[in-house]
Amino acid sequence: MRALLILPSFRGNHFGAAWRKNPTITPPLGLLYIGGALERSGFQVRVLDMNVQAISQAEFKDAVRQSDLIGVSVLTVARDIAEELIREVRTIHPRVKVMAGGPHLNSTMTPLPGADVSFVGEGEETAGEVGRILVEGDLDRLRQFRGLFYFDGQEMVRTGLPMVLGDLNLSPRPARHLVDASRYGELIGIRVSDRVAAMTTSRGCPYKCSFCVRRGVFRYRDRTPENVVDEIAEIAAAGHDLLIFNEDNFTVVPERSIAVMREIKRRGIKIRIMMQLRVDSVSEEMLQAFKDAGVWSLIFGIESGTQEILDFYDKGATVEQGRRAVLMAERLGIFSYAFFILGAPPERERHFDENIRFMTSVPLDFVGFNILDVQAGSSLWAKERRRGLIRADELVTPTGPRLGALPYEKLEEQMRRAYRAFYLRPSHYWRLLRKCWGVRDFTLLVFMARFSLKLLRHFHAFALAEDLPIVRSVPET
Ligand code: B12
Ligand code: SF4
Repeated sequence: MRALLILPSFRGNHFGAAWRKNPTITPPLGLLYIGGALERSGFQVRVLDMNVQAISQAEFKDAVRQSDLIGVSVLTVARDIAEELIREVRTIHPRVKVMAGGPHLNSTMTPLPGADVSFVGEGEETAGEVGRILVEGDLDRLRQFRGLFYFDGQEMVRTGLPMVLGDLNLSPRPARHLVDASRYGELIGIRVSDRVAAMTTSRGCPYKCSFCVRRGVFRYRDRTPENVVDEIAEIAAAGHDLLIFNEDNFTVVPERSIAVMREIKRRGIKIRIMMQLRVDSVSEEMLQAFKDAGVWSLIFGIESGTQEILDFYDKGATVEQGRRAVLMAERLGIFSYAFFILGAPPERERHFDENIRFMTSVPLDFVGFNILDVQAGSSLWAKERRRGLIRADELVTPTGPRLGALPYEKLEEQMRRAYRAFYLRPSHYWRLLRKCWGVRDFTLLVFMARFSLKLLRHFHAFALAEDLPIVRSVPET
């Protein structure tokens, strides 16, 4: 049996000359877990990440024709693209079975039109068997699995609650061999690693940020430090030079995150580590342990430089905590990157001014801005829906006057203004240079040089959206 697992590009299904790479930092970890599950159930698996792999229409048709099962991982922004892809797959190979899963299904708990089976939840334990049964055609046996939607010939069957893993320590490893790690490792379009690996040490998040679709979807669970570091040791031994924690929130239990870092140090594992963090979770002790273990860069979800907007988002953190976290990272020579979201409905000129004042008053190394998209599954979406401002089928609603926010063009203007204000400061580059020199981290020096050139090239038009991380409303953790 053969399976083809696809991560559609959120820019659309383009093949051959029309294809465009989407610089991506990590391999698609979810699909690698599913790939592992399918391999254990007897499938030969191929992964096609349409963000990084160019493929011609003919090659795509061949790959589909050779498959018994197609698995598609779906993000809400790419839902229509995934549906279109499935329609195309059906015309190429009408008998092929299609299974869909991924963040969109998990945050909306709805089936994907066109798929034979829609899988809600975490797939590493059961998706392999679900795939095998689907291909074998004995659909009645699917009733034993949680989190499925499928059509049994007469009606849509829903098998109950999402599939949530119990003890994460028992989870199998993702099938990392299914992708070429060298295709990844690009941050803001600039290569920072030739062999990057991603992993999760925990799942779920107890916080309730209103723009986030992960809140409350899965309860928080974590792996023990020993179990986590066993996987990190394997990753380092396989020659990866950068490790990224792709999880909701690494520091929910601070003692555990510190213990993970101390264990890395105790075992003498050498690997650069990057992760996203909540600013309210850090302490001197924690960041010192991070630094000692090789943490290279922290991505803080600061979101806004004003308390009023942070409170609007139910962020549960303060502007001062953001300042403190950045200063701590600076003292320890850890590179810090911050995300800001623009376009909260109550946000006006003075809030943007405050953002700029904040970001230029702290030693942040890089910043990225996103314009808010209100996504189905977030409490903000539910609130605006209750107020009648969003229709049920508007799964990704751009912020704007309808929701009480400024027009999109104004927000884009503010975003460009903020980029200029942050990056066009000679003092910023001077500080960054000294920091790079201080920590003897020449990767960052090269990164910075390329980044500055990119900025210079783009600044004449201030058209940064192509290369800078306009990651609309993706939270920090
Ligand atoms: C790392 C990351 C990125 C990285 C890398 C993405 C990649 N290549 O994987 C980057 C920075 C590039 C990125 C970009 C974007 N991201 Co992102 N990202 C994440 C993050 C932090 C981790 C993803 C991950 O590896 N998770 C761990 C794995 C194990 O979980 P998983 O992918 O959900 O997979 C499990 C299940 O979903 C299921 N499953 C998954 N696929 C399939 C397929 C089948 C067939 C089956 C049966 C099951 C199944 O089983 C898996 C194992 O348990 C998540 C948040 C999170 N905690 O997941 C956000 C998240 C996935 N991103 C999000 C968004 C919105 C985006 C962007 C659209 C932002 C933007 N506007 O540009 C882009 C889209 C990029 C694209 N190429 O399409 C949202 C998605 C929301 C949604 N409902 O769609 C999330 C959930 C963040 C959030 N809190 O809102 N992202
Ligand atoms: S943004 Fe991060 S901290 Fe907030 S709810 Fe989402 S995952 Fe949790």
